[in-house]
Amino acid sequence: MDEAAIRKLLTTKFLGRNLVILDRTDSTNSQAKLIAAKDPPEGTVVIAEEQTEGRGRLGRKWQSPHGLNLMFSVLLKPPLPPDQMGVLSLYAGLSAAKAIGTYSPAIRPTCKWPNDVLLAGKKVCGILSETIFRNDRLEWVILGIGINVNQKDFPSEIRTTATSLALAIGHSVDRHALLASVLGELEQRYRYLQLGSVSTIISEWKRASAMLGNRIQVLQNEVPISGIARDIADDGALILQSGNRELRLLAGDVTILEQ
Ligand code: BT5
Repeated sequence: MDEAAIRKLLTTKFLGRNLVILDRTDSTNSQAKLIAAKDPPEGTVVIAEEQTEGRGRLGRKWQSPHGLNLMFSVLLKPPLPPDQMGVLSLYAGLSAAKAIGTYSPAIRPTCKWPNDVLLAGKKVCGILSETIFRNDRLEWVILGIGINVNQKDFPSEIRTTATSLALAIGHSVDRHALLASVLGELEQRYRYLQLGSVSTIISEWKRASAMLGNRIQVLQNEVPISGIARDIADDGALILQSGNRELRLLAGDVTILEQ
C-alpha cells in the first residue's frame, strides 16, 4: 500500500489522516491498541499487508495472504454508553458494505449480524470491534476491518464460505480506492454515533441486512438456538423469536437457514 496513493483519494476530514502502514505485523488491532496508549489523533488508521496473528472473535483466526486484501484498524472515541458497544460492529460492517457495493450494480453486499458482510451468501468482510476502558469510561474503540479484495483462492477451511470482491465482479480492484471509500463511509455515519443517534445506523443496517424475517440458527457458546430473526434493538442486540419466546441476543454466530 502506498501512503501517497491513499492520501490522494481520501475525502475524509479526520479518518485516515494519520496513517500507519505496516508490511507485516501480528494484528492491526493489537498495533492500534499499542498506539492508543500514546494519545494518537482520533481517526488514526493502522494498515497491514500481512498479519501473522490476524484475529477474529473468540480467539478465531483471520486468514489473508500478503498484499492482496485490506486489513486495517481505526481508532475512534465515540461518546457511546458501554451498553451500546454492540452498535459498533454494525456501523463498521454497514460502512464496508456500502463501499463494496459501489463497485458494480450487479453485486449487492448484505450485512449479517453481528459482524459480517456477505456477497452472494459468502463472507467478504469481517469486523472485530474492541474497546479500551479507563476508570469505567470508554477511552478508545478499535474497529478492525478485514476485506477480501483481490484474493482468488482460499484455504480449504474457508473455501466454501469465503469470497472476495474481485471474484464477485470478475476483475481486480485498487485497494487504495476501496480503503478511501470505506473510510469515507465510516466518517459520513460517524456523526450519528457522536449525536447518540444509533437508531439511524440501525435502520440503515436493517435495510442492508439479509436476515431479518428469515429463519436462522444462532450458535452461542456452542448451543444452537433457532428461530426467526425479528429485529435489531437499539443496543445492537438481535431479537430472535424462538417458538413463543422472544430472545435478545448480544453475541453469537448466525447461519441463515431459509430466505
Ligand atoms: C471476524 O471474526 O470476522 C473478524 C475479522 C476481523 C479481521 C480484521 S483484519 C484487521 C483487524 N486485525 C485483526 O487482527 N483482526 C481485524 P469471526 O466472526 O470470529 O470470524 C472468524 C472466522 O471467519 C474464522 O474462524 C474463519 O472461519 C473465517 N475466516 C477467516 N479468515 C477469513 C477470510 N479471509 N474470509 C472469510 N472468512 C474468513
